[in-house]
Amino acid sequence: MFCYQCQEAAKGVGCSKIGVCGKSADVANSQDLLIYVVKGIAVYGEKLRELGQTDKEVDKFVVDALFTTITNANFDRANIIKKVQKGLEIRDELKAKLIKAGVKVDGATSSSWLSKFMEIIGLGAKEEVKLADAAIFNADSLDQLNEKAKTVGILATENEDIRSLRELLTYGLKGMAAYLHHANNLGYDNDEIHAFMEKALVATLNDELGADDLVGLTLECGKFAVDVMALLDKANTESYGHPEVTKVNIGVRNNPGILISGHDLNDLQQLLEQTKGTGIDVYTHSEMLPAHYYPAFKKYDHFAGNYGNAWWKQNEEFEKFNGPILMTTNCLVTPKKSYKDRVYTTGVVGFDGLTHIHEDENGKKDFSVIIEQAKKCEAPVEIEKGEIVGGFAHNQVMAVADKVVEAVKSGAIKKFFVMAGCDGRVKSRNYYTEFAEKLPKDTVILTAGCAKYKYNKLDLGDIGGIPRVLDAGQCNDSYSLAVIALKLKEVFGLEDINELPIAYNIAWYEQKAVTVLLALLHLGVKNIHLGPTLPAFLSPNVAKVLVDNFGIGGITNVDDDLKMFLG
Ligand code: SF4
Ligand code: SF3
Repeated sequence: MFCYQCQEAAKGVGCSKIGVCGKSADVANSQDLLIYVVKGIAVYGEKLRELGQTDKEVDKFVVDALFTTITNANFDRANIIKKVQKGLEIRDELKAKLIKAGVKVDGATSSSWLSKFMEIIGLGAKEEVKLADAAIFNADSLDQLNEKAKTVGILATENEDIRSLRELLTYGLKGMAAYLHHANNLGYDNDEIHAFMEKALVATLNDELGADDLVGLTLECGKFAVDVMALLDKANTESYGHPEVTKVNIGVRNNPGILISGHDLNDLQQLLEQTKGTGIDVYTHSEMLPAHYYPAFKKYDHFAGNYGNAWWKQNEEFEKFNGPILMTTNCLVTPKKSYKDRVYTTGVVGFDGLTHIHEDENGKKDFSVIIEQAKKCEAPVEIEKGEIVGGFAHNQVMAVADKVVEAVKSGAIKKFFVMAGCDGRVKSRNYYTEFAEKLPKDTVILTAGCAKYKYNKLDLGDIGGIPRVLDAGQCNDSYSLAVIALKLKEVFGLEDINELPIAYNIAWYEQKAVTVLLALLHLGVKNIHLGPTLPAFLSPNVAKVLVDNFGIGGITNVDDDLKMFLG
């Protein structure tokens, strides 16, 4: 195995024996194979799309597969291999469709059709060009699949810059897939995003594309990253209303509870409906916290509050929760024996030995097994008391825009700090708590994602009634922060978003943060600082492109960085 897709990549280089996240070599290899098969699907899917033939099931599979390989989502090798096998079937069906559509697909060695095919897919007529192996390889047995899996990973691309760019692009797509998956679950879709995903996947197979082409595609990925976050924002707000300022209880009640984690609001809605009148309370965990800000969920009396902190503390907190836990997306940590029988997965999440709740053909999920278990459990142990405030998504902030603009004009607010992104287990992330604590009192933190848990329980006060930590929501709600920035640019009549008094000190962990970063770059944001370390997957040359063109930087220590940001 070799994996370097997240911030916790071993030694800042990559995990090669077992993942720091707990991913085994077998799981890592099968995920590599799944990505490879999806690339093969994209080769045909892209061509069929050009012929006007799209297939919702294929789109769904591609999105599901990409999301499955995101950090801390799926550790279930058998489940991943099943997806690989299904993917191969889909790939070969698409090939057959292409033949039916009149394209001569009569084998990988037919240079005449290959020339034509390569010409059609925009790569120019070529003699002796081989169709990518991902589109044609076959493996008849499980052993053959396993052997194949070992050969198609990240290191299969030898040139470190091309490898770096291919992976950067692929991680951008994984994050996009996650957000698209949630939007799709609410009935929202955008064909252009699927088309870009296929185009980009195919590009990662093309040895003719150089670094410049891949940089171009990576920046284009930023455009679609904005689109997908806008789509999800629309899906969430049209389905559940606009987030509003809300106080969320972080203590517990006396009833048994179900804890729901991850990002999928549709799963939450179904769980709340099914637990109505059962005497069971529902609590959010980690990235599900912002669900409390949506008006539609406020009508449920048994929606009790938020329990615990960011994902990485779950071993300790799940144990104390006492009731069942439903993981709707990442981040799942290898469960301890003491509570393993209380953890359920759904959607793309998987872990060997945990019960998975499937959806029916209408997207409905039956959570009765979880509810029945909850009834037999004790109420959660209280680990905290009090309230946290959030709900400052774009609509809510715009409602008080006058107040915000006035505070900036009068000098009451000197600077905003976007501190969105992810939290993680490494100690060096305490930097973000210290940074928040040491920020001058005339600054405001704009946050989204689970990064917030490093400072959302500190008492940082307010500025004329505006809290000094404004939580917009989940990581995808970083879109809200971009909307707010663009609106402020308009209000202040500025030419460039970078003229605003906003600094970006972003914490990243998994691939959705990569997507958010590419979105910000697309919107023209410069001088983003990324920590606690720069991605292991950026080769020195690729990192230099980001530094030279966008002013991307790392972090050092709180005092020096504060001077730099405020100077
Ligand atoms: Fe390592 Fe991160 Fe990959 Fe897990 S996801 S194997 S921790 S790089
Ligand atoms: Fe957190 Fe996993 Fe990224 Fe949605 S829950 S932000 S790390």
